[in-house]
Amino acid sequence: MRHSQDYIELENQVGAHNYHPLPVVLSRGEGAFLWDVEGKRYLDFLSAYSAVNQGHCHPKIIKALTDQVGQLTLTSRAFHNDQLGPYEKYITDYFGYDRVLPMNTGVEAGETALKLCRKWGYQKKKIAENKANIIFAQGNFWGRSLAAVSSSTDPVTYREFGPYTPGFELIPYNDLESLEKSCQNPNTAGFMVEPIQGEAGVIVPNPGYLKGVREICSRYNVLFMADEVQTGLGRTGKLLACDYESVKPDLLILGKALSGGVLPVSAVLGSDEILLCLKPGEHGSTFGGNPLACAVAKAALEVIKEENLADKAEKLGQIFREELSQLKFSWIKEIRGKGLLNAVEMDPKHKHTALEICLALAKAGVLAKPTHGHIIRFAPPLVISEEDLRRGCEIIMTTFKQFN
Ligand code: IF1
Repeated sequence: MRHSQDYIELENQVGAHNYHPLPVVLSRGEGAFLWDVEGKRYLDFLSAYSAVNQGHCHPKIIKALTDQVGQLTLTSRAFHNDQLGPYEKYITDYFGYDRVLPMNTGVEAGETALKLCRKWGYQKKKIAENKANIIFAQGNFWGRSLAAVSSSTDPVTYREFGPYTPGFELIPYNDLESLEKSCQNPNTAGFMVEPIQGEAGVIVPNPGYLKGVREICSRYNVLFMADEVQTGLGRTGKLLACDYESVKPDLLILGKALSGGVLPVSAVLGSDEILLCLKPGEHGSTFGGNPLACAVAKAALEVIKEENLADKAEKLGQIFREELSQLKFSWIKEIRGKGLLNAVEMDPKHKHTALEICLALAKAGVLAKPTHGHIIRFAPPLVISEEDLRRGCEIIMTTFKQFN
């Protein structure tokens, strides 16, 4: 097999068709760059949906992986290992929480947060068993499990996966009045929300929304669960998107770049009061907290601080939005985002689709993917140089002009 088409056809023949990728077959990544099997180089403006904030194959993270992989990769939690405790100490100090529950994928961390929330609701808030209510925002996306799709408002995400998990309530995003009303229900145990909605199209809430969420959840003794799987770890120009309003969620959900994209690592951080509601044997996973993941995640977190990636994202994000604001076309409705999590929203009635533009961008050497047909998310690794970012902006603007 030599050409991209060979790989695409093979996947088509023997793989599930649960994705429709751009026709690009990648074989190498380094920093903000990717190369396809024909040797063509691309600027990565997706970052595996914010999982490679530290750049592809970051040397420090790869070294942590290679140092550990020949030593011990997995013991299961039936036994202790010499990486888990030090990692747990590091990450809880890093974010200022009492405890952490280590998992693997983002959706597993989301499920873990919901299970902790229900346990806490019954044990601490004294909600009647099986009556706990958990609130989500319309437009949310936190993964593909049955519970995650049960809370979705996107038919493509939930259709034909019923029956759905009970005890979930949906309210409009960025709407504190609705939140307060739902929190007045004494059975409400928690509110899970993205500080900026990623998949919905980089929806940034009004200033004060997160502060309002914090205040209302505290007032009604409802857990504020922040899904920072996509917005966390420097992506939006702060370590956490919640830091923009200096709010501290009761449960912090992390994933994706927690490993720098090297392997699946996720985590839920919280207080003793919440995390100790789970007793031994009541939750876990084979790979959760494995020594390899702990070594990699510690290095991934160190890189974010050592390379000031949040500040870089803040500075480069300003440049990105300034550059793209030169696109004065009637069919470009909005350019929005924070840090290096940005999106261009097009008029859905424009004669060209976001996918056509993304295909042309790929040809021009920039990789990005549309979300919801008429929105293109742009999220390069936070390690991208200013020069490469500006080069990417030039390519993006030249390409958009072809679809005017
Ligand atoms: C796919 C979307 C993004 C997430 C937030 C939890 C998770 C995700 C805010 C779950 C995962 C991924 C999933 C991936 C594509 C991507 C995605 F397009 F699906 F919606 F980023 F926006 N919370 N998002 O964004 O983490 O279990 O995947 O590790 O499923 O297609 P995961």
